[in-house]
Amino acid sequence: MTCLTRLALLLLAAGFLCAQPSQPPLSDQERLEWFKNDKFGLFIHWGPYSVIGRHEWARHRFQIPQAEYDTYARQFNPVNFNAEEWVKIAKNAGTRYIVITSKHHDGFAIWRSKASDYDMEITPYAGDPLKDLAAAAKKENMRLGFYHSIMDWHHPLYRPKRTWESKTPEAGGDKGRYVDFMKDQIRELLTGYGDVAMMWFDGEWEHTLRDLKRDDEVYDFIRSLQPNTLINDRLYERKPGNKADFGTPEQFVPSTGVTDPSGKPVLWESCVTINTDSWGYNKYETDFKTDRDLIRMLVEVVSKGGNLLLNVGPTPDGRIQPEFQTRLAAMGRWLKTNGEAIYGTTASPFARLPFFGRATVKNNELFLHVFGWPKNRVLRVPGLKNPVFSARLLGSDAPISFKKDNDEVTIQLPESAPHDIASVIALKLDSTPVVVESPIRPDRRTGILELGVESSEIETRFEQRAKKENALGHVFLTRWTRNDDVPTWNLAVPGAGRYRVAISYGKTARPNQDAGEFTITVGAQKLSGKIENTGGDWVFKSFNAGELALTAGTHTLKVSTNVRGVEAMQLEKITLSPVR
Ligand code: FHN
Repeated sequence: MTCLTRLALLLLAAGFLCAQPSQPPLSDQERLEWFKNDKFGLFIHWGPYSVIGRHEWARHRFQIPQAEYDTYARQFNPVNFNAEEWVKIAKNAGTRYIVITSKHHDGFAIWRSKASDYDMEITPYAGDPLKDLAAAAKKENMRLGFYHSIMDWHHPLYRPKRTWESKTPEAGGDKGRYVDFMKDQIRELLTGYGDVAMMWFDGEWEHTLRDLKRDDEVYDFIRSLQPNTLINDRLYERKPGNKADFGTPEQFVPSTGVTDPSGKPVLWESCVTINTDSWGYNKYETDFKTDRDLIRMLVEVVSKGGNLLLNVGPTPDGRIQPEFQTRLAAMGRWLKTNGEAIYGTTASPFARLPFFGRATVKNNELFLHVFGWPKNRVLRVPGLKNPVFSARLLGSDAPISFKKDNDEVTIQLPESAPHDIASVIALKLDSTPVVVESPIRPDRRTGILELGVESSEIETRFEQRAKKENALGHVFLTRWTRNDDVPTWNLAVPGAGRYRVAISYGKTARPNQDAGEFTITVGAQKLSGKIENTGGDWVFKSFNAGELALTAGTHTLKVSTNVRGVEAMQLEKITLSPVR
């Protein structure tokens, strides 16, 4: 055997070994375990669009011709990139995994790709950012996954082209050969960058893989290279019911978790930006979610059985801007004290709670995350069948006491909350919580039904804006600038009857602006009214909205408005008083 043949065989063997999965295949249950436990990941969008600094869709939004965009790609030179620093920021934030854009829609590979000439090799940067990040993540036991766009605005074979750059966007190209290319790049990522925690596909809405019937082929291909790598639903479509590992609601928190078409809860992960809606670096974004928003969003997501993938868009030279770092660090500090009520927990057993907060469960402990510390220092938890053995406050030695009457626990709280954003009470039970579902019922004495925002869920479709807030003893819906966001209550009345409906809100009228209308809907009944100026956003006033006739049993009540772009109102509550 000649030396050349021997060398060829050696190289072949090395290549074969490289392609071997790094771990033996786990069962589905074992493979998904870490995702169910880790709850919180860091999303990173980074590439030539960061050089432009105006959102990752800059090439499309500003119709930048390919040749001009390539000048930005050639300038991509992250001289201040420090992979270990990024992993430290992620770890200090309490995130347990990182997902970074290997290739976004612009088609640029932020690694040294042999399959493409549109990669880091055309930049002045001598390194391979993904190699460095994989090494730094491994060192810190931080899982690393890759976001990979199916849609590709650069590759000559991808179709459709952008309509602003081609009069015949579907003409030419070769989608089949493009998918072969995409598989070549996936192979590079799955054989050269260590254990890949997940492949996070995106840009699926032009249905390249579905139309070619090659989505399952790519799924199997990934499994053949790394059998334990998780795969998100966007390899198929952005909705449950396919064989992907988890769903990906974007920029919103599903009102009651995510279920498949049969109603079975499925794994899901909300991906969210810290700013308003730029995933890639945008130097013009000045509106950032607060620590408060982000900690409460994490609690809400986990209380509904999901994960939160929170995004940063680093600067072109490789820095994570301070507005992101300070918020991530605040989340990490909260998690240092309260992480046991987040990591490894399962969803709240309650469809809703009578206080402003959320619940999570782990083993025999029920964690109550209290956002609005009750002024009377009493917290009621109705509908809990289990005996309660003990109660403790996370992060505080302050004594708390409790008593249980039938299915209701009443907890006596200390004067001040351990954390003004969310304080956690852990109730030790005899086993996992057993609860009696309790829609909101009329007060036994007065017959009045009070629907406070704290016990609503916000139904939305995409890019939720409305969020619950508390101040001055009020809990209200704020940032309600999109009428896709609809606060919703489930209630029950023991007998048929008529109810006078009042709506309470704060509203600062703006000059020359029609304040719009609200509509309260229960089944086919609708009550509408003009939104009035109350003299201030936090000046809450009650307005009569009309009457409803309710049959005995459960009902869903929704409040919507016809307002978009400005805050409709600071909605506080809906009150139904029986008409004698
Ligand atoms: O178009 C992308 C967008 O740029 C960003 O990557 C988000 C993050 O999930 N996904 C797509 C929009 O749904």
